Amino acid sequence: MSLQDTLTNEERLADLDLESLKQLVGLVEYDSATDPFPVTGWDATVWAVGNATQTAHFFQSAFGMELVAYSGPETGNRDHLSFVLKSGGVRFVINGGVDPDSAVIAHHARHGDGITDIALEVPDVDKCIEHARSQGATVLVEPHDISDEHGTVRSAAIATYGETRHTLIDRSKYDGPYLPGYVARTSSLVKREGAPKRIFQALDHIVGNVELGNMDQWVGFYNRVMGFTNMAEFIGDDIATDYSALMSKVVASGNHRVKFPLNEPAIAAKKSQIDEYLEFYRGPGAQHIALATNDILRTVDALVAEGVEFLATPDSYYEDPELRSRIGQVRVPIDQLQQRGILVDRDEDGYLLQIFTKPTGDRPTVFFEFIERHGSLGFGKGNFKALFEAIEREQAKRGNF
Ligand code: TYF
Ligand code: FE
Repeated sequence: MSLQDTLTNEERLADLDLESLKQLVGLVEYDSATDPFPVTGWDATVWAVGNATQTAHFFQSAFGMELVAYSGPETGNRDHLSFVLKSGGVRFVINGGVDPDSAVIAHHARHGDGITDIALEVPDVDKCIEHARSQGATVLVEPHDISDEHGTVRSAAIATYGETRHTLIDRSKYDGPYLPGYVARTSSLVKREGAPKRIFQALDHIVGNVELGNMDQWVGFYNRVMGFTNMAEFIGDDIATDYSALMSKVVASGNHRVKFPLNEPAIAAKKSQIDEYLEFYRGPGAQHIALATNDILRTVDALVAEGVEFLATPDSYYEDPELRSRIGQVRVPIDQLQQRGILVDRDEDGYLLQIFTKPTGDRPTVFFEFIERHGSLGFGKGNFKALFEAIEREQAKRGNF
């Protein structure tokens, strides 16, 4: 069996198939036989936040995610609360400190609400760790088993940029709600009248912000340590100095299930949005999570109804004849996109629709993207100018010029 044909446990449970994933996140064919670090897909995005109880409520009430598991003092974890939420094949784990000496509280004090772990499902934890170690990776947790009545999970962890880690996990012999130590838990929030329901189905990419001059080093890390390959889309010097104030390159796992754009600040007339992130996050970290939806209009309407705020796109974007002719026909009339501020980009493979939230925590750091792909494997290169101008308008409100 090639990895191309393998679904993650979460995707299988969510009734996703490879055809729908191909459309949602742009899978490509590849030969897993020569992959030194095979990755099945995303396992979980793990957060450290100031108030997990309320953040978990937000991801349920506003993002329509479903509570599936919990651990905390009642289940024997006196250190922190942990809520496990799902939407389609996407899993978030929201941690908040209970013990004042908890590492979760220390992480939150320094970084604000942020992502501590981008966990990946792998078929062979030991093989990955052996390869990672041979390439000089920092192994934070050695491969080990944890078991309960639902079976056994094997996992390990390596360090990536800043204080972020990648846990590597094989859950093929486990059928519990998340991990040993967690109990199944549901909530009535998703069942209420008019609640948003599964408004995104898959995780498309997670962007990392790294320090000036370090982008290529981190691209090399993902190439060597994790066998990721470079994707064509990047923001180079030319775009950087004109308007973006950042440089960006994208690495992806073999079948493109897992995609990591990596940004570094560029010197420009205005303060780089990446510098603002690095200052307020106190170092490198995950910047945005792109969630794939098969109906971005419904997604945006549901989020707006729950009070989620998006970056504004000016009418001039939609009225630009150059853009109009470049994007051609998309599945809805342009005014439907304009009403919601949804951006469009087209390349040789197809088109994509995308929109960006304002930062969702208290600091100008982490935010979300929602993306609906129609063949395009890109990241919205044609929208960079409009997007970065919108981000700069928000930066200016915060006093950064
Ligand atoms: O992931 C991407 O590359 C796009 C564009 O600070 C982007 O979503 C790049 C950098 C950034 C915000 C969006
Ligand atoms: Fe993105």
